[in-house]
Amino acid sequence: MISFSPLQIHRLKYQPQLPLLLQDLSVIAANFEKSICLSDSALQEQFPQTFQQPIITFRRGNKKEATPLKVGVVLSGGQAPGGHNVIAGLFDALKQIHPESILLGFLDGPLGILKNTSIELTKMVIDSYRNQGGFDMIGSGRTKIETPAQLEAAMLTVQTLALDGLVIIGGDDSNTNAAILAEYFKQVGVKTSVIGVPKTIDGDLKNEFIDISFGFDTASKIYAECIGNILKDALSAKKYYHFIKLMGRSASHLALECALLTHPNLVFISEEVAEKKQTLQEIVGQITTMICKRAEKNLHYGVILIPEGLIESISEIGALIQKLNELLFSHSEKIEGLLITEEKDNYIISQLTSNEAKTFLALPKEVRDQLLLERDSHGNVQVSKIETERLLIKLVEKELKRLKQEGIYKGTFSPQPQFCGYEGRSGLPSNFDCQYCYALGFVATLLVQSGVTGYMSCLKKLSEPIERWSPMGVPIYRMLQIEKRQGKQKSVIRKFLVDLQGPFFKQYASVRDQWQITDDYRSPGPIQFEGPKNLTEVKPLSLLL
Ligand code: FBP
Repeated sequence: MISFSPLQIHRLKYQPQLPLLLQDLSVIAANFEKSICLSDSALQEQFPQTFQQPIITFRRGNKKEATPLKVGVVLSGGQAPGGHNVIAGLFDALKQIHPESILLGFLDGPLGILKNTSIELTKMVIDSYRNQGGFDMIGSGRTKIETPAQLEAAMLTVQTLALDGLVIIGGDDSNTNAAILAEYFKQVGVKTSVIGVPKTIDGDLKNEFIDISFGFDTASKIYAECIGNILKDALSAKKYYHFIKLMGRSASHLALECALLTHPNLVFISEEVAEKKQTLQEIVGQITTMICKRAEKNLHYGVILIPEGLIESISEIGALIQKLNELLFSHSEKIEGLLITEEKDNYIISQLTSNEAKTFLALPKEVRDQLLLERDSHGNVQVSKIETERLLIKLVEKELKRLKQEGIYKGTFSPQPQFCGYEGRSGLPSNFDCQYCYALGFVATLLVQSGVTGYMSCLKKLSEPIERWSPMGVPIYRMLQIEKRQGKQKSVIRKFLVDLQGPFFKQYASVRDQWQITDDYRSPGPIQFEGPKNLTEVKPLSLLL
């Protein structure tokens, strides 16, 4: 039983607009562009069947007869607003192509494919999730499909269900898995098309073919609303320093977008910290310098944004995390066998170099424990569980005490830790995400209908009006590179990080000194669904710049 608020009910009726080309699927034709042979031999070896596939664009063609399609869809990884609309788009496009087409939803992420647990997504189901946040229609999960046994289980499922297509809605890792699955299906002669859809609030699944991943727009607007409110509170109470950690794993796109929407006093950009090889002490120094400057002006409050990936970008801690990743992977049995945390700590310390051990021991016990938590299924440290905001507060407090004793700092420091995380991932999607996702579902359907596999559903020209958005199918292979993961060379989709030479970062760099001392705070308020276009159709700044 789902219970709806008045706004949720209202949003169920919102009809996303479609790009012109997608408005009548009976007259759309696929163009197979000239294929480009890439010269990465390691990748070619792994993808012998799919590495030469061409990019697909679409044009208006002649009216065509269509047969019904049977498609399975799965939501993979962290929630991102708009996922339900991709599924609604798939459903509407499939029914437009042929009313007897069927859409199945795999339950609880890729595990549903391995276990062959799915439900039929009927009109009644779809209609109660249109334009709604979350992934609760079918659930999500982080199970990977990459071992021979998993690939075989997936093959059995698609064959048993006689699927024409399998649509994987996921981030970089899930889409890498989609490419592996497509290659495997081709090798064993399975005809099911595997199509990816670019999802992640982190904004790091972006490249020459993907203007932006879905979910980023809504998440950044929800976080910006919270930050804007906190800024107002800070300005009113004039007594708190808010340390706000923001989701976004390795990339700081969310932090940068929110910064430009709200103008806080200080923002760390992980990519810059990594490039400058900044140490923890330097980061703390940057914060205390600002606090001292503000105290001289009798300002004892402020707001600092901390991307969750910052911890991994700090020079000595990043190196330590890499070492811990390797240790937790290669010594897993031994470490898991040690039940007492002290024994675990001691064993880990015995495996570190003296510098690494010094860094590890200098961290508060809670942070040390958080650094040792289980890695996610892709071998990543779970940065959302590391309380970097609290770590920085502790260290800043200590440093300010020292500065006070030396007579350099004459203020009061009252910190508040905050985390903008899970609440941004499942909010009601913005109009932009509703429309983008709905159209992505249409493009994915067209790719299944074209019979291709190993492709990503893409829409280009997103900064232009919707009518002009340009649907494309791009071989996922074109986005891959070889990286070292869990001690092995693996093909993965290139992550898009903040470009420190790009206009977006430069815009922030040109104003950040001013933000430190003058309170230029802005409060963007909640996402607007109705009203003038300059409020309802606002696109992400990182897309427009
Ligand atoms: P995806 O990369 O799967 O889209 O997930 C993004 C994210 O929200 C990150 O911002 C965050 O670090 C992580 O998921 C949290 O993961 P979990 O849901 O497993 O706690």
